[in-house]
Amino acid sequence: MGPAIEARFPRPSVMGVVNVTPDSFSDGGVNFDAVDAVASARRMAADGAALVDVGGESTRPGSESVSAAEELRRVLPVLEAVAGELPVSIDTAKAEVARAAIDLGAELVNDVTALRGDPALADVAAETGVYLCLMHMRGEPRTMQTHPRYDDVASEVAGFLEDRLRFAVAGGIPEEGIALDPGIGFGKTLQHNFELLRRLDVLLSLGRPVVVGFSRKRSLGRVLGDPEAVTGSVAASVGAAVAAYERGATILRAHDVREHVEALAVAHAVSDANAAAAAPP
Ligand code: HH2
Repeated sequence: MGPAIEARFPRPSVMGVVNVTPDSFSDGGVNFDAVDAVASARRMAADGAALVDVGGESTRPGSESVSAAEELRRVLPVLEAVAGELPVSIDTAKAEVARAAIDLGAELVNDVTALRGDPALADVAAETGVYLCLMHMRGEPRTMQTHPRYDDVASEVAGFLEDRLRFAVAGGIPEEGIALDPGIGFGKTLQHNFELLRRLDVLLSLGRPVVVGFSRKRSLGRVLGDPEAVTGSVAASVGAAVAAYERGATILRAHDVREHVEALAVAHAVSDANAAAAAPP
């Protein structure tokens, strides 16, 4: 591992989403072709993404999982094309996929199962020293949106992530390389998603940098009054990212990188006098 994760990816850093899938909820296949995915990844980096998050399995509500062979078939051509050129994270729960990506230079493993999906993934992370994002999910994508219920969503999500953090550290993964993510939309109602941001301090109290991925999620369309919305707009996504940043989030996972980078640069200049001072008068 290099520097601590927050030194490598300072607040705010944008993680651009490159879904090499036919069925993602938000970009529904635009990057399923490797050539398109590579072009998107390059554009995101040019637009200021600190990382491009390459994934070969959709986790949208209702989706089915895919095999490691199929996931590799999707992501490898993209990872090979950008290896050594762009900073990459791999969105996978599978050790085999993570290892192949790390061999091609991926710096971070983004595991939406928080090391529950594949017992071999913790060893890969410990051996390679890759950065790791542990995300909260209630249930599994196929069923997670059926009546999610919590007594206190912020403390239950934080409690879960604290356990997964302890598990990872006990497995030999350095704590300085780990970030935590409340998992917006993963087994949560609109009210849960907004409460998690409102009370992000509960998660921050675990002392790890926080990743938030609200980009284009359906709660953003529904809070604007459309009860059937399956995605949220760019403007709504940017609003959520700025709100998350102001409450302490470090990495913002987003599809529309340029808009997020610009909005977050302004929010950063407001909150940090040094950032404003670095700009031309
Ligand atoms: N959300 C999605 C996928 N991976 N990873 C993290 N750390 N945090 C998130 O909120 C998150 C994630 C779902 O969004 P998307 O990638 O756009 O869709 P799909 O899962 O359908 O590919």
